[in-house]
This record gives sequence, C-alpha cells and structure tokens, in this order.
Amino acid sequence: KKQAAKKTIIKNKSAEIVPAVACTTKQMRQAILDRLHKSLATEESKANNKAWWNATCYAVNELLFEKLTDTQKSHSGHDTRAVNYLSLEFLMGRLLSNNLHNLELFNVAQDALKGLGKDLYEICEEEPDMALGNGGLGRLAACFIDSLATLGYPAIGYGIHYENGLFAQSFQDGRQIERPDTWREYGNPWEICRPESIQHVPLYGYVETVIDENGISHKVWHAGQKLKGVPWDVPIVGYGAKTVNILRLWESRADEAFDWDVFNAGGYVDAQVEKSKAETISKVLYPNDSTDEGKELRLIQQYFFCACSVKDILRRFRRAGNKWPILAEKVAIQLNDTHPTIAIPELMRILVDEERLDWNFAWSLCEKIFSYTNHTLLPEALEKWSVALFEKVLPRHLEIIYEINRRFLETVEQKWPGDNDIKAKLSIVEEGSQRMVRMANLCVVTSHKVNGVAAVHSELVKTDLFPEFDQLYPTKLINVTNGITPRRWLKACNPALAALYDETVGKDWVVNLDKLKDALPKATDTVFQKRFMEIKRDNKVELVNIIKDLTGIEVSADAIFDIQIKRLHEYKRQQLNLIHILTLYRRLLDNPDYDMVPRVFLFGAKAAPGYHMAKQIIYALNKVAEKVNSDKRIKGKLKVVFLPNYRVSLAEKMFPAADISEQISTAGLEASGTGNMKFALNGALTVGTMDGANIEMAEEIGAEHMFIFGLSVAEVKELKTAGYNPYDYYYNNPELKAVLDWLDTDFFTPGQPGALSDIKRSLLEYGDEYLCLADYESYCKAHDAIDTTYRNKALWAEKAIRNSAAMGKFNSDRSIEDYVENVWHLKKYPLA
Ligand code: B1H
Repeated sequence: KKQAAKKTIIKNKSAEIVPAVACTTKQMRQAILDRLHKSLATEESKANNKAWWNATCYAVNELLFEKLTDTQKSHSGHDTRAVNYLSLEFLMGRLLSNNLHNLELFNVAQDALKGLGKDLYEICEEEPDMALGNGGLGRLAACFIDSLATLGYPAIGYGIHYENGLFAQSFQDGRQIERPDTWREYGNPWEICRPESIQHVPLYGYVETVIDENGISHKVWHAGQKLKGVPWDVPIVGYGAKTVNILRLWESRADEAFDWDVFNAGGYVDAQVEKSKAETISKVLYPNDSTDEGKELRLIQQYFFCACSVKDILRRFRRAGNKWPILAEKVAIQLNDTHPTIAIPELMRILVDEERLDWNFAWSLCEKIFSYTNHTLLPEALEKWSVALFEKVLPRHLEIIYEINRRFLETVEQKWPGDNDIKAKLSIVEEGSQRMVRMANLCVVTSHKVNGVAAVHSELVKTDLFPEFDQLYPTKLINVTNGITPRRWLKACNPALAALYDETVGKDWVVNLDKLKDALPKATDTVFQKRFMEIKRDNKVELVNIIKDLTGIEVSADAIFDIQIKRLHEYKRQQLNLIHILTLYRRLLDNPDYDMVPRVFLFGAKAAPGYHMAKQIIYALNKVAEKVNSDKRIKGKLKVVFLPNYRVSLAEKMFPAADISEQISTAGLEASGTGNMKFALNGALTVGTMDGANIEMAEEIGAEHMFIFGLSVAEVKELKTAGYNPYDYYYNNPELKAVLDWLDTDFFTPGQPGALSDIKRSLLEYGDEYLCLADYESYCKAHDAIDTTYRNKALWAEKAIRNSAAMGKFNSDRSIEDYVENVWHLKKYPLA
C-alpha cells in the first residue's frame, strides 16, 4: 500500500541557497531524464516510480562521485590521519532525501521532478531502507559518519555488506512474524563494487613454529579455509558536500584460488557447496539488540570484516610509502562496542608474524591505534567467546590473546601483588568449566581510551563495570555523550519546522545546532507558539493518514500522540507503558465520564526472534489495541496503535508528530538512548526516568519542562540491595492489582484465558527484574501531569519549544568533536 507522503510544500527558496554543487533545476531535470533513457533504458510513459527513483539516484550520483574522487585525492595527497570506524552495524535508512539535503539540492530536485509530473516525496518512498543494524548502536554509527563528513574529517566506516538486513516485521493475529529483508534484491544505486580492493581472509587450520635463516623463530598460521572479501563502497556526503567519505561494506565469497583443488578436481558439486558456505558469512545481520548469541557464524562474521578492514587500512598505509613507526600517527581505529575486538589480535598477528616486528613495538602501536566505545552494562550483552571455539576458528589469535593476557597480568601483579581475586576478575581469559575469552577486557587492556555514551553511563562504567581498570589506568575511561545528526533528524524529516528555524535563528543551525537557543525567547511568544504548534499538528495529520494506511485504525490529530519507538526489551519497559494504558482503560470503563484529553498510544518495536517475553509484550499490546480501539464505551478517548515494521524511514514520520516521548527504562540500564533526542528536537515532551542521556537533556531543557518520574540509579541500587518484592506494590495499589489480574482473564484474548499471563508472571512471580511495579505509581502520576499540562495550550507550546531549542548539545557533530579532541586527534581537510 502506498503511504501518503504529501509534505507541506515548502516555498521554493532555492534562489537564496548557494548549493554546494552547481546544478540548476533544468540541469537536474535533464540529468534525471538522461539516466531514465540511457541507464535504465526506459521512457517517461513507461517508467514507474521505482524507475524514477533509480534515475534520480543516478543523477545525484553523477554530482557526488566527482566530490568523492576529489575527497579521496585530497586525503591521499595530504597523507591524512584518518579514523576507521569499525562497526558490525550501520543503520543508514534511506539515502536519496538525505543526499539531496546534504548537497543542498533538495528543492532543485523537487522542482525538476515536478516539471516531469512527479513528486519527490513519493519518489523517496520507493527506496528500501538500508537496515544494516538493529537499533541505537547502528543508527549512532550512521549519524557519526554523517557528522565526520560534514565536519570535513578523513574517516572510513567499515562494516558488513549483509545480503539481508534486519528482518521485516508483520503481525499475524497480533504476533510478530519475521521475514527476510531483501533490500538489494533488485540492485542498489548507492553502492560501488571495488573488485580492485578485494581481500583474502584465512580461517581454521593450525599454527606452525618456523625458524628463519637468522635462527629466530616465528609463527605461521596455515589456514584450513579462505574467504574472499569484496568491498562495496557507499558514498557519505557531508552537509555542504565539502567532503564525501565512504562507508566500505565487505561481502564474503568463496576464495576460488584457495579452494583450487575442489573447484577443479572434478568436485563440481562440492565446489558449489563450498561457495554457498562462504557466502553465508555475510548473508544475514544477527537480529539481537543488546544480547549476545555466541554462535560460531557470528564470530566468523566479526573476524571476516575485521580482517578485511585491517588489511585494507594497512594497504592504504603502505601505498602512501609509510614506515611502521608512524602507523599510529596515520591510523586510528574505533571499535563500536566489542563486536570488532578481534581486530586487535589480527593487527598484532600481521605486525608480529607477517611483518616480523618486535612484540613490544607492535603492542605500543596497537595501544595508540585502538579505542573502544562501550554501549551497555547489561551482563547478557558482554561478549565472551569460548576458548574451544577460538582454538578451532582462530588458533593463532588465541595464542596472541594468551600472550597479551600474560603480559597484562604482570602489570596487575605489580599493582596488586599477590591478589589472585583481582587477577581472576580482570583476566582476559575467564577460568571455569568452559574457559572464555572476555572481549571487553581485551578492549580495555589494549585501548588508549574507552568511552561510555552518556555521563551517567560512563560513570557506571568506571564505578560498576571496570572499577579496577579505572584504578589501573586512571585517564583511560572517559565519556562522550551520544548525539544525532540534525540533517536527517530535523532538516530532512521535519521540513516545516526546519523552515521555521531558518527564519527565526538563521540557516546556520543545520551545522551549529546550538543556534536553536536563539529561539528560546520566542518560547512565550504567542505568534511563534501558534506557528510551532500548527507545524506539529500538520505533522500529526500526516501521521494520522499513515496510521490509517498501515493499520486501518482511525485516530484524531487532536489527541495527545504518545509514542514509544525503540527495540522491544524488558529493560526499556514497554510493559510499564502497557499497564499504564490498562489503567486508563479501566478508569474509563469504571467511569464513562472520566475526564481525560484523548490519547493515542503509539508503538513501534521489533523483538529479537528468540526473545519470548519481548514477543509476548508485542502480542499483549496488539491484543489490548484491538479491544480498546473497538470499544464504543470509551468514546474514542483512548487508542492504541502498534505500527508494524518500525525502521528508520518510519521513525522519520513519527518523531515530527509526537507530543510525548516515552523514555522509561529502569534507571542505570539505558546507556544513553538517542530516540529521546530526536523526539525533543522535533518538539515532543519527554516522560522519562533519570537514565542515560535523559539526565543531560534535563540539564539542558530544565527538568521542570519534562515529566521525570521513577527511581534514580542510586535508589534502584538501594532497593535491590534491600531486597525488592514486587508483591509489596501489587497488594498496596488496588489499581495496579486490578490491571495485573486483568491479564489473567480472557478479556483481551477471548476464549484464551492466560494468553497474557506471562507478562503478569514476569512482573510478580519472576521478580520483576526491571522494577516496573516500583515505578508504576510515579509513572501514572507523571501521565496525569501530562494530561493537566496539555490542557494549557500556551504552556504546552512553551515547553515544546523549550525542549526543541535546547537540543544543541545533542547533535552528533558535537559528539564527533569530542572524539576528535579526546580520542582521535584528527585534522579537517574539507574541499575548497
Ligand atoms: C546498545 C547494544 C548492542 N547497547 C549487542 N548495546 C548487540 C549490543 O548484536 N548485538 O549483539 C547489538 C547492540 N546497543 C545501545 O547503543 C544502547 O542500548 C543505547 O542506550 C545507546 O543509545 C546506543 C548507542 O550508544
């Protein structure tokens, strides 16, 4: 079904804009037609929107490829220091609208297509999301490479060219169904294959000790299998197009040269089998957000892309004619969580075994090159790989890890002589019935900087996760608060609000988000308030149409749009939102005249396919939605909508239409959150706990303009230490007891009593690990305050403006400048 994509057409201001790349409407129009005719072999009368989309992308490419080449020439000409951002995830979303905005050619393309009888917004809807990530961690990587290019820093993103990105979600009788995401089944105009930069990656096999002609021994790894890594480059256009960097994604293929025997000696069928085995390595993105599966294929994925990337980095270094002593002057490698940790022993292996450098020298280079970002404290997310698996897949890397650990434990011995408990705790290798390699420990030991992603999280990394490491290396653990790119998350997704800001504070806010503060004095200006809230209402009307298209559900734009969009996880507490919704529903049923501002609760979330409770929560929300939405007694005061297949492109339509942003994780568990920032920037008010970046948002906005509730990090700790008993809350709060008991009936699942009982059990019998019941009352009160505040239109508008205008700190350009100053030490090289 086609989604309504009609945006308020912004008055064409192209006359005032000096585009980064010279292109008139006429030229753009001709370029699109040329591509339609000459690249796609079709014509206006036959072309469907997909063809128009392709033609437009090709036309854009013609403009940006030149900048890409110029950037690469400039970077290699200056032999620049670059950051290599290694990440298993890049959640890019769509690129056409973003690239046009960053080239400052959006209006030009809009006019050009209009002249051809086409609507650019509709054309953009044709683009499949590049969903090569799960959630916040992957989207952060995408925002960061946008900022790196915008700021003019030499940077390469390295990742995997998954054939299937994050699964597509649909619902069947309220339950999540997963289907493969075939985003590039019919080709992808944005990627360039680079066969000239193919890499070969060994796996399995054994290690031999070899004595060289000088009588010195070294190790040689004889692989049992080899993969071929084929790079696909996606251009990353900085705003203003002064820099076009690349995202390099590796696709795995069989290495026919290595498997020559199989491929030739009559093993035709065996050869095909080997080939498809090799291709499985980059076949699919693991759909877990914040849990670790410990599967062999996943370790191989990690090694495959790290090995390709490290070799590619060294190839560029050598090509520049450089010598090893300056490797760390030219190369910075950022590890996006522990997933690319294996790059560390891989670089050591190349330097020591292949380049025959002295261990100490190689190690001193690694210490300067690597830095690591921690994104979570959840124990189930901290990666560990069994020694046995390592031994089988990466035997030489295991030896190298042992040697790194042996030397590290000597340092520990010096600091804490004779303390074996500390040694056991800090050791990279965990002893036990199954010996395990602790990837985070390897990262901390090696990296010169380790950062958390929001102030409170970074503090907890120091005090709770790595306290001894903090004593051992007092300047290593730092904070870099996350941010979001204002290009995608305001300029492109909310053109009307962007235009209002252009007019109010000047166009500079796009690259200097602090400028929004200049709009603060207008927060109490009735004319400005009216315009701000009219834009919000228009965005809500657009979302109303999308909701109708996607679900058939009718909602009113006059209701409060209360939105929770993020991965489904118990620590994010969608179930707390659920029991509050049930509370309102009960109040309405008990008293049909119950006075509340009509409210639409919107959800978007994917559950990891193997995460039972998360799937139950989706099911419950869908079942409650069915019942609530069709209940005439409550006169439309309450609606619940779970939009299927939440992804970046859907997010772009939801953030601008939100009145309330739900950021309700148990304090201490959401490392940062970044959706929280996107909501506020687009003028939503937050109902949230003092967790992650919410805390810093409260500092910027003023907590009095948010709906803060619940236990603090310290209070959570106290309660857990004292012994938490959810039944205390259950028996003491009749409303809470009633809604939980409701879940045991068949009210929401007629004929199937108990179908939702799992959720009640998790909140009572299983101990309510995430303290939903402890925060329930305070959460309900926060929602009552939302209702009261919303009735005061001027007050609400003032707060909405204050939230948006105070988001300056949370732009990813600031995050990147923090990394540059404290971790990477890069210089800018924008094109003239
Ligand atoms: C975040 C992850 C994550 N933290 C393991 N950890 C994964 C862990 O596939 N895996 O195995 C995938 C993802 N993701 C998120 O990072 C945090 O929960 C957010 O709070 C934070 O905003 C985001 C970016 O820093």
